[in-house]
Amino acid sequence: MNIEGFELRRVAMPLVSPFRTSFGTQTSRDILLIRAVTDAAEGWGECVTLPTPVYSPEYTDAAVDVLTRIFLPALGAARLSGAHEVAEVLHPFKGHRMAKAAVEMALLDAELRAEGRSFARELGAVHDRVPSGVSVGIMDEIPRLLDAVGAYLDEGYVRIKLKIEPGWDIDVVRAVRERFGDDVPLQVDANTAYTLRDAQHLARLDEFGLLLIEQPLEEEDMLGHADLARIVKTPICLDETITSAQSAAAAIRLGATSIINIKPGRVGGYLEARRIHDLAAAHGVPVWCGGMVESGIGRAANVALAALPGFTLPGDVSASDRFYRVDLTEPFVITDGYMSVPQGPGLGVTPIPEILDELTTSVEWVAV
Ligand code: NPG
Repeated sequence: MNIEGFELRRVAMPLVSPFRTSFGTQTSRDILLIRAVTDAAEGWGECVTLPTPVYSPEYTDAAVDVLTRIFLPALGAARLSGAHEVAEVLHPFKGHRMAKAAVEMALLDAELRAEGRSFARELGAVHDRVPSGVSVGIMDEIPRLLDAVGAYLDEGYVRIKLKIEPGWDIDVVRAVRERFGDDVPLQVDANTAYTLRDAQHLARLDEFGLLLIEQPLEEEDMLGHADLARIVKTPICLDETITSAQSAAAAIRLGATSIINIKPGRVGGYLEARRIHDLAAAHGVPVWCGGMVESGIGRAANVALAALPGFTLPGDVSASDRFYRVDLTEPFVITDGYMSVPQGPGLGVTPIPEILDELTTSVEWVAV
């Protein structure tokens, strides 16, 4: 694999409506794309960092810096035989997993396009469509939330995830159950908003038959989650805490998680994501694919990952129009609650040039 260089492109994509979580409100997504140019083909990667370090320690300007000054030159100098060597070359550099994931994704896409193989096939997908779940943000009042949930159910989403925080939890879940019944697959996501002192409060969610409670406590509080899992009957699912196959193994062993949300960016790439899938499967732990409000580029790879056999719960893989009026690629749509897995070479999708140009805020070429 002969790398000629990388294009770093920033794209500003307005959201169709504000998306509020316990860590803040997003009204638009500033996406960093990487286009890897090799002598055999080009490939795209999407970096899932946010503008500020509120979800993880990473943020987009830091990703641009570490990629430009350290990761891309290191990869250029490494004479890679394939994208599977990216993680090894970048291993001496600590952290920055989302930046690592983005460049690995771009090189993997280039390699697979050159060889005519799809992400789905490369990762080991066994389905050609995956069930679509949707994540519903925190709102000012319950009636508005109920309208939003109703609209998503009408669109066919097969599972609802409610964002929660102290003051927007028990009553909200109760209202959704009362309006839509006990059969709707429902789960909640706290994004670290609680502490172990809230254990009895969180146990009040048990009566609602939720699929899981996602990341109630701080990222580093693995023991707290293990303690909480002994108090609360609803399964605990870790997101932020799981940053590698190693932390996944520890969380499973400790009983801190009985279901895992796999986000490729958070764990350093799709290849590490597959390792976590394999590990979880070996322990009988179900996994599902998380989302980070990706454009069609990141979404394409997520859908491929979600088609692996251990992804037995619906993921946050929603249609393009859940977040964007205009997507960078052909829009992803859901049909009867399912999304088709792209089958073309590499990601199977590319940005539409006119849309990409219109939404681009900056472009930088890094020769290596
Ligand atoms: O469907 O892409 C999606 C969004 C799903 O809620 C979602 N993502 O905490 O899981 C999360 C949350 C998130 C979004 C986290 C953006 C970080 C960035």
